Amino acid sequence: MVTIRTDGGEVCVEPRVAVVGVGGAGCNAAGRFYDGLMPVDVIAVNTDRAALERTHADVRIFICRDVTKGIGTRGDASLGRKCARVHTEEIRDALRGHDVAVIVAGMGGGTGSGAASVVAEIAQGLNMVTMAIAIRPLTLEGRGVAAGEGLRALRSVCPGTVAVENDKMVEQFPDMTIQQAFDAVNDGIVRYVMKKTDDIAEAFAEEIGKVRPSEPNVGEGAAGTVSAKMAV
Ligand SMILES: Nc1nc2c(ncn2[C@@H]2O[C@H](COP(=O)(O)OP(=O)(O)OP(=O)(O)O)[C@@H](O)[C@H]2O)c(=O)[nH]1
Ligand SMILES: [Mg+2]
Repeated sequence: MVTIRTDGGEVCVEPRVAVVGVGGAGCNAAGRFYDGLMPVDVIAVNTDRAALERTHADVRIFICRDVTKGIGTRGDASLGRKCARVHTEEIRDALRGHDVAVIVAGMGGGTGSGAASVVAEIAQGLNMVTMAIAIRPLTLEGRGVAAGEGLRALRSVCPGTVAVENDKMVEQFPDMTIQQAFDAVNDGIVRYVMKKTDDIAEAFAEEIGKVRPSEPNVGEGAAGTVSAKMAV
């Protein structure tokens, strides 16, 4: 939280942040925010029912029981996209009331690659400051082409999407198991997001400081008022 002084007194600025995990990797990474140091709401979106049930989240959105039979898309990004579109209203309802959306998804599978850009579109439609983090698969998984397509789709909606390389962790710490490397990448994402959301809170505070205190929108919901003016 950032506290700023205006002519009329103090204004506390605490943007409401939703971390949205999309697909298996995205939900694993987003789950790390649950009960963590950051006051965020965790929203988990997946086509895989069992994985979704294991995810630590405030809201779980199971997309497309009828289409995927609840077992994921098996790498089909067009299916992932379709499932997210069918559940647009549920996703929008979960996002509503937040100022910032942080979308996290693994690339190369079908759910994250296909559905993350749909979630980003919905968040932008609500005028939220929208940031996205795309986890690139390990080279040895042979999913590079699908991952590249997923990343392009996400960047076409959210140009500032940050790509995180699972390969980097494995190269740096060759003794780690793949699971340990994934967990370490997920923890790195939490640290990165903490830093970025602090920056966003400061930017909100600065924007609000420029608004005269007598203006009706300063105070509760003030972060939402300025979010539409900001880009990440
Ligand atoms: N950093 C990190 N990477 C992961 C994790 N789990 C999976 N991955 C990576 O993410 C890539 C995409 O996989 P998933 O997220 O499981 O795929 P999905 O989006 O669920 O898609 P489908 O299961 O095909 O519907 C994988 O190829 C892995 O490289 C995780 O917990 N952390
Ligand atoms: Mg999956």
